[in-house]
Amino acid sequence: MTAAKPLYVTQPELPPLEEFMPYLEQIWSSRVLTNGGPFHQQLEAALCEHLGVKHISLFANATIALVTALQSLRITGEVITTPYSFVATAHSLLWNGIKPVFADVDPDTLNLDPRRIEAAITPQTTAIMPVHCYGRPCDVQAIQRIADDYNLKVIYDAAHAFGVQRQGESLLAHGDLSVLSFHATKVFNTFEGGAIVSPDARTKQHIDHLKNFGFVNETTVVATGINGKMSEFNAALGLLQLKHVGAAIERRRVIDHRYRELLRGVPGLRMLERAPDATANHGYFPVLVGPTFAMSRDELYQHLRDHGVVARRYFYPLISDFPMYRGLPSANPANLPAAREAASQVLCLPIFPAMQDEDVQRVADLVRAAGTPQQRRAARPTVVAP
Ligand code: T4K
Repeated sequence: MTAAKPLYVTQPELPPLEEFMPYLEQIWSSRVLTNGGPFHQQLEAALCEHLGVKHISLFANATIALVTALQSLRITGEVITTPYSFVATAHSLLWNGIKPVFADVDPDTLNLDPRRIEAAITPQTTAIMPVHCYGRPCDVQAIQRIADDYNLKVIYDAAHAFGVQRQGESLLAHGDLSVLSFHATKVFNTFEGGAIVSPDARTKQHIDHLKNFGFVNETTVVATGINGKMSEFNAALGLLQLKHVGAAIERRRVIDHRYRELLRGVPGLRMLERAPDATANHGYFPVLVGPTFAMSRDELYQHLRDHGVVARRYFYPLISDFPMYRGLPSANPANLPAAREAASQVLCLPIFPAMQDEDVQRVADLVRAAGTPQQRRAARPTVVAP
């Protein structure tokens, strides 16, 4: 029986509207809408405190933050990155005239495999851009060792890694810079938004100039900066969201735990292991639909949709398969077998704080039933060609 209201992969968290009204009243009365106003300053400070980092620069979104992060470190030539991510990761390189070099992922973590990074280094390599995919930490120590050995910069795409702690410290402290996304679909959202975490005040100041067209004062422009600023509206919302994010992550944890219980032992279905030495924010619940599952991944995707559950194939297709990347030598499928296999098997199931226990049960029941061979014929939907 198809539910009347579809269940999407996520649903953004919002605070009670009445809690936001005083912030709006303040914006309306001060007429300070953007350009580093009071809410912007307060949110930077509050996020430093919350995340346990020293310097943060807010942005309009993570894509502009990635572009700016690369610009701030004057990265050129080739950058080694993962094909198993959202397309913005590699797009930020092309926006800077940098050649992406794709390296394969570790099949267990779906993060860049350090051995493959090392093998992809050439005299043109200047940096590594790994992604903490689904918020699971990359092998930050191995990556730093490679960066030190070959004198490379490391810019983490930490779009999924809000609040993740590794060995008791913020994951965002690793690398030269880390970039967060506060998009509507993320664990912590400001409608649209993002941030760069810097290791020192000088770097932050340079990034702050770059996100404001390169202005350092009223009359001096020191670089070809961009408009990457976060507005007061988004910053005010962020301040309020921060009060609720702990409870939201806790609810996600409960849902994650329940899915794991309900889906354990389904033949051919793999759930990603959690990192043993890190906390999780449960932004995504990916499952890998292997060849021994009773349906293909795409059949399961369609089957769920037919029953009102809109799961998503994050990350399929691989970035390296998009037209602007597929001609690169490193985009050759033979170079990326683990990423290719994951992209062909992954399905991210709905997970968001407002998801009800019955919904978790319903999704798990659908997946479980679809994975049982006898059920497969009975459950097979009448697929209408698009
Ligand atoms: N790096 C990584 C690793 C990333 O994952 C991302 C973004 C970035 C960089 C860039 O960050 P930003 O520049 O966006 O800050 C979504 C998001 O648009 C994107 O931010 C995110 N990654 C990516 C993984 O997912 P879509 O095209 O799947 O979004 P959409 O609109 O289909 O939304 C998914 C579901 O969420 C919808 O079915 C319903 C629900 N939804 C979505 C929105 C936007 C809502 O209920 N309300 C909403 O307002 O890309």
